Amino acid sequence: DGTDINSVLNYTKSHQVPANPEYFGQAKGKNVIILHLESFQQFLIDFKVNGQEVTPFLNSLYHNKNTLAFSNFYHEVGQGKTSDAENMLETGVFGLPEGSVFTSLGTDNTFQGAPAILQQSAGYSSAVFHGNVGSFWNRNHVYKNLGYNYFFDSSYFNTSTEANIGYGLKDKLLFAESIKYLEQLQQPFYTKFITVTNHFPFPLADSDTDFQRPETDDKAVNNYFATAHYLDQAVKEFFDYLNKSGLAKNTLVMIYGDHYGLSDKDNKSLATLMNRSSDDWTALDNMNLQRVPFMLHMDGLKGGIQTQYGGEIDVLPTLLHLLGINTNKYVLFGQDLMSSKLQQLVAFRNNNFVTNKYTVLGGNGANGSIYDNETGELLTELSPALTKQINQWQAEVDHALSLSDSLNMKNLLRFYTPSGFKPVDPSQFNYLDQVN
Ligand code: GP9
Ligand code: MN
Repeated sequence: DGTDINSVLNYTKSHQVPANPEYFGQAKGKNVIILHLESFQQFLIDFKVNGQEVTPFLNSLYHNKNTLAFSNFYHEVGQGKTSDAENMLETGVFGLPEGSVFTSLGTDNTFQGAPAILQQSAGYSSAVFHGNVGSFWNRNHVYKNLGYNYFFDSSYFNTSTEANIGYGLKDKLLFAESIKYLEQLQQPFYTKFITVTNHFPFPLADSDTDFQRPETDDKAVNNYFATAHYLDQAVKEFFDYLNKSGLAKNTLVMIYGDHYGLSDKDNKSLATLMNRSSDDWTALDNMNLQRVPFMLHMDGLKGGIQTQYGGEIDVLPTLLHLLGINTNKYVLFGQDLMSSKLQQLVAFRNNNFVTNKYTVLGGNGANGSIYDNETGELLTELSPALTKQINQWQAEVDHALSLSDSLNMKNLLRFYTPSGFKPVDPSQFNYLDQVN
């Protein structure tokens, strides 16, 4: 019912933080290219295996003076994996506690997402490029509700067996074959390239890589580095095109890892490559591996490594402010990562959370496991003040997640239309109608 939308609005309006005046509008009117790096974890940045840099190009981008590179940024996906990441980044709303909001609610729910916001407030055209079938994660329906003008799925690309592996078209081919469509888009455009090659269990033909894989006892760990290296080369090739074509001059590139690639059971073997013994491997080590890259690169942007703590839910307010768009009328659960008022309280779908000082596991406030982020120590004795503070943070995390869940499950955006925003009419888009 409509009353719940008021409790959502009370929360999101009180939780939003002011933009950073130094960055607000810095990318106004620029094209936006989003590179969705499948299963790419932050630990890969500046990592070496057998003396080889795993991702030399992304490393150079991470340290580039025109890149805002976030070193304490976390994925916040649940079972919806890629689709949860997409939902958070496109709408500023979490995914579901179970399943995927895209598949279970994405066909009929009302969304107020980035493509529609940018089209209506700044005249952006929009497109997604993804080498898998358009019905995967129900994207062909969801993207119409988000207001995407175009969705170039596998039917627009080379579908031969040599060109495809795992979940679809190899990443180098996705970028190369998308250019003819990208160049037709009216500018400014908002576009997203969703890669797939670096996906569990990370298969890659030897002819597609010369990377010397490590030889741990875990095949997935060994293969992960080869597909991550391949993805890095694909991104480099695309950047070479952006620079050669001149597009780089008027484009903001946003890069993020959607979620972990290696799961906790793989981490023991990974520990050996980090010169760690697996015996002293803790739950904090597993949580630290939930960091994924988040980078914003643009010619002329004042870059630098950003150590503030944040997550995928914070991306949309951060992006909209960079594009010079005010966010207070939109229903966003996250905060602008460049704001001086950023709370640095990162909520995970299992109600764990991280702040800039503590990692709190168990979803049970001070009764859970509390780690000191700096020392890595598991805290046993908590002062009354810290106990109170941790329980307050837990209550806010639980509250935010439950409001987001009721927004999704009760489709509450039917009852709230931001002033000046026109609800999206999905019937105006005709891509992939025939896909069920
Ligand atoms: C599917 C691809 C991978 O099209 O995006 O999805 P995931 O398995 O990572 O959710
Ligand atoms: Mn994924």
